[in-house]
Amino acid sequence: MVILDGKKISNQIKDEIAAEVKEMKSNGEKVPHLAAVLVGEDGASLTYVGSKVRACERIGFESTLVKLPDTTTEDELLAKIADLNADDDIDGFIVQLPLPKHIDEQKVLLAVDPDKDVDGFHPANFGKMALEMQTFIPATPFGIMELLKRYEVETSGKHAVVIGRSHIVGRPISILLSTKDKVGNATVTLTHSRTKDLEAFTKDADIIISALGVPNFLKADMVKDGVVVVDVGITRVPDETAKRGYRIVGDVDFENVSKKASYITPVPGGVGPMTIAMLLKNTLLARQRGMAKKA
Ligand code: BQF
Repeated sequence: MVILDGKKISNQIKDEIAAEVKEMKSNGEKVPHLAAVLVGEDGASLTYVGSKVRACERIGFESTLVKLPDTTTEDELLAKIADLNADDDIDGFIVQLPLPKHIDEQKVLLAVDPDKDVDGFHPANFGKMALEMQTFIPATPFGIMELLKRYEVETSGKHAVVIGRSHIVGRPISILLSTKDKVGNATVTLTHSRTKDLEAFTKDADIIISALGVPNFLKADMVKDGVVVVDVGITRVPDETAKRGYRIVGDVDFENVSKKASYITPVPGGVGPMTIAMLLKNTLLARQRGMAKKA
């Protein structure tokens, strides 16, 4: 059994990006600049944007955190997005999800300039991804693909079973695994809450991507020997003994499933850190593509 070490690979990717930033600097070029918009004070969201800003600092990107109160109106947020779209200094930006309930997420995602949409959530970018055109691939599925690539996990002709059809993970990873790419060419089953007899699918799967958000959902008796397991679950459960008062738990019963798996991601330290690294990768790409447009 091989651990798909997202912590380690994400650090490699960050080092590679840092080297490119150094190169850009020595050529007198502007370094990539990522902005993040956070509306409200949701604890997990604060942690996530904090990680993103710190990662920017570590690799030499410029970063801007735009913190707005949870009383921000939809129009005020849309105005902020228009500012960021127009700001030539900003190469890419994200609006941290989830948004407060009084704000229409679809309207917000549509307002982001697709050329600065480093989360890849704009419908134009999602469509390009499905059509295998140049775009920004959403960071979590991009991170999963990169992890499989760097460990040389064979996907061609394999049966990949995705659990969960979210717009951010399940739906895009199901598309990417089926593309005619090096990491791709899988036969994909996208399962969800209305799937009948999920176990019949997971037992047949060569690769399982679980993006459900139910702790310890995937048990050893639901998988076959040699399965590749990617755990995208990150549920916070209270834990008195932990520094922050909680720990994060994946969808997979790691202790038992790992005994049957050929490759498996841990939680934490699997897909999560890859998400951050690929957001940075997309920001670098935004900078490089922006340069190409001006040249
Ligand atoms: C780790 C996210 C749900 C909804 C909105 C490292 C992250 C998580 C875990 C992280 C996530 C999840 C992010 C670990 C960003 C991934 O070591 O296991 C990093 O920061 N993530 C987000 O920005 O928005 C979310 C999940």
